[in-house]
Amino acid sequence: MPAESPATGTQNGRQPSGPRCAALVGPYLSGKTTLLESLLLVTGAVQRRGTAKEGNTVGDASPEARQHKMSVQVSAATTEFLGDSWTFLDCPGSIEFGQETMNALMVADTAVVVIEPVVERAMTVAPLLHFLDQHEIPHLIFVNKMDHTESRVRDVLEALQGLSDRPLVLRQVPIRKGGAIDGYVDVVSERAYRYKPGQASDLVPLPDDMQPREKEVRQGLLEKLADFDDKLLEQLLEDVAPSKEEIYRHLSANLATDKIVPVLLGAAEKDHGVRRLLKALRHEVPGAAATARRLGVKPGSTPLVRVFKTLHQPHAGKLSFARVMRGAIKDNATLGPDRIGGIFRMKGNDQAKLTEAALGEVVALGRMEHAKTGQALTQAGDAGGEGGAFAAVLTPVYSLAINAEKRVDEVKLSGSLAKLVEEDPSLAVEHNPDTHEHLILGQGDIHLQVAVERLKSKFSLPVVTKRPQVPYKETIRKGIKHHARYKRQTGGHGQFADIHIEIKPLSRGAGFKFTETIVGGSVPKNFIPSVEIGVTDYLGKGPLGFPVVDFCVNLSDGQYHDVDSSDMAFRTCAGQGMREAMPKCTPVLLEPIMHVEIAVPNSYTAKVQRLVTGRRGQVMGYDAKPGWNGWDVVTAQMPQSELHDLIVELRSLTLGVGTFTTRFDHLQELTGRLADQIVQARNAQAASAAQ
Ligand SMILES: Nc1nc2c(ncn2[C@@H]2O[C@H](COP(=O)(O)OP(=O)(O)OP(=O)(O)O)[C@@H](O)[C@H]2O)c(=O)[nH]1
Ligand SMILES: [Mg+2]
Repeated sequence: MPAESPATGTQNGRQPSGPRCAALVGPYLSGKTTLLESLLLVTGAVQRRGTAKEGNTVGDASPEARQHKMSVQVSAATTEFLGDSWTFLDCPGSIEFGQETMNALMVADTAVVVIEPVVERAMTVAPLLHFLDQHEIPHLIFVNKMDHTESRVRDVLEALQGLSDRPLVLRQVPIRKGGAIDGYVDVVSERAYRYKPGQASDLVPLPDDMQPREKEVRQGLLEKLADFDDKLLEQLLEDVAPSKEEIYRHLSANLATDKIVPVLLGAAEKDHGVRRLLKALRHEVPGAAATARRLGVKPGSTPLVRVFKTLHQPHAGKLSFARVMRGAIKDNATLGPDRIGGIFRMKGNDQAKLTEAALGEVVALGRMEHAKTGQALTQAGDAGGEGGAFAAVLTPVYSLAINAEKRVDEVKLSGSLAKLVEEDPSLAVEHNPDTHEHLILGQGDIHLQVAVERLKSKFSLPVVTKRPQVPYKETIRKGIKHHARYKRQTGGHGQFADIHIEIKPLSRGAGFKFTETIVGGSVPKNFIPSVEIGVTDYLGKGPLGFPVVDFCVNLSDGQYHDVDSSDMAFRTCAGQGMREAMPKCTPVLLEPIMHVEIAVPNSYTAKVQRLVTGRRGQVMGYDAKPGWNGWDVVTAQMPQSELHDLIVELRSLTLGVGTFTTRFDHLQELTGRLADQIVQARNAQAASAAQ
């Protein structure tokens, strides 16, 4: 057996056979699903090409993808190329479905970053390149839509290089004929090819006028490779031309260790450059064993799988998409509490049943009821650290209040939402104790829209959503002393309680305090807790209609009656006293102010500051984002009411790449017209609820 290089898993420079996996990633609508279609067509896995327009692609087979004309979840398709098994994971490009993409990347041997050749949109790939660099995931770039571009490849590359920690290594030079691109020169083999519709490209003589550019690009490639190899550097300095095989060996080793990013060109819609891409993948992408090592999966032979996606199917039950990262699995074997109920090789919606899956295979496992997205599983159950690294869960940036359309469905709703969260951990559900609303939280408007559609299509559960309420509170500005008496004489013995209370504002954040300074038993000890209950009963809804905070009530004096006084009488009296006294204490609305950190490329920092001030926020400062070259974090305080659709505006301002995190900071007094409107709206709402 040939020796295996510990660093790359290559065997004497050639990548090992065995099932491999490439994730197709890249900005929204760059052509990933179209590329998958082409890869499947070229490798013979499908006989006919589906198109985005007709809505019949393998990648976008779900009803939600068809409805939105975009990928909304990762889909897997396995095919064979020259005897090697390849699973391609077609990932959504929309940032709102970024969790799916990150999860898929964490099991892939490589990422193919599909981009459009448009300099102005280069920035849209920045978060993805950063993720790949951070996780040291080998990746190459496929510049798609080369059939339809005016841009020069070198300009696109220059813009991209500014966003990548790794050197980009251009592998092809386009041959232009008239306005269109007719073929390419491969700078390693120094051969020229002309694209041929539906077939492999024709080998053609290298056009004379292409030679200088070809030499320049080839020299650039060699110099970048020489940065990682002293021998190659020496050769270059001595003007010795390295052999083709040597160059491929360097390319392969440097891709596997994520030192360089090869760049290939093509047009997925026309299958241009797709065979070349497949060959590069075949020769240069490391195998599953190397990927498992890179991720830190503990070595051994006992089976370990990583679940990277969960799918609840309306009739067929739960499917857990997983990659075998160690050993091999058999149908019916146990993984933790579950027995594998079917192993399926996927091609979009098509499933082929297998009896086992070897190291490196990407399969869907049936009926793994306890398996969660992101979990690494062994026979003993959750593998924990043994399973190596996985992607973090994104924090929510957008939320909606959600209710079942029919009241009887409320219980079913929480069960179904739990299943959606199981499918997609970047979705969350929460109950807000202040507003009593059920919230669904996620990565943006379309992310939540798709979740709502899935509730209907998968669980036959129509729901209504609305903008969540802001948990306003209120407090008082002035203290007061108040005397309340409660006296009823109805038939038998009556009810009597009499109290003197002192109400005072407290500082912001102090909450509520109840004290007593009763002397001489004017209110007997056993009734004092009832007074406290009567007062706290009131806290939920103050004079303006909101929960009241930051004040104190002291019970200072009172009277009682031997027969007519009771717990109930004192509780009622306290409530009545509060209702009479509080409106006289100059109530004022409090709005929640959040601490917000907005991360953007620094060319947008000034715009973001204007965005903050335009939404009644206060910029506290800004600083370079640690570990993110060329990005800033703007720190601000903003009213929560201004954050609901902040992500929408932030994304439209920043080509979709801006993000933010937020946490509660403090409550702040709100007066004037805005406060009046909020109070009026609350009263109107209370009145309609009472009807
Ligand atoms: N001109 C041209 N158009 C292309 C090419 N590849 C894809 N397209 C078009 O680009 C659009 C988006 O294609 P998709 O394959 O759905 O893009 P995607 O990257 O999968 O999109 P998301 O998954 O939603 O991010 C479609 O209208 C395609 O027809 C290409 O090579 N040339
Ligand atoms: Mg797609």
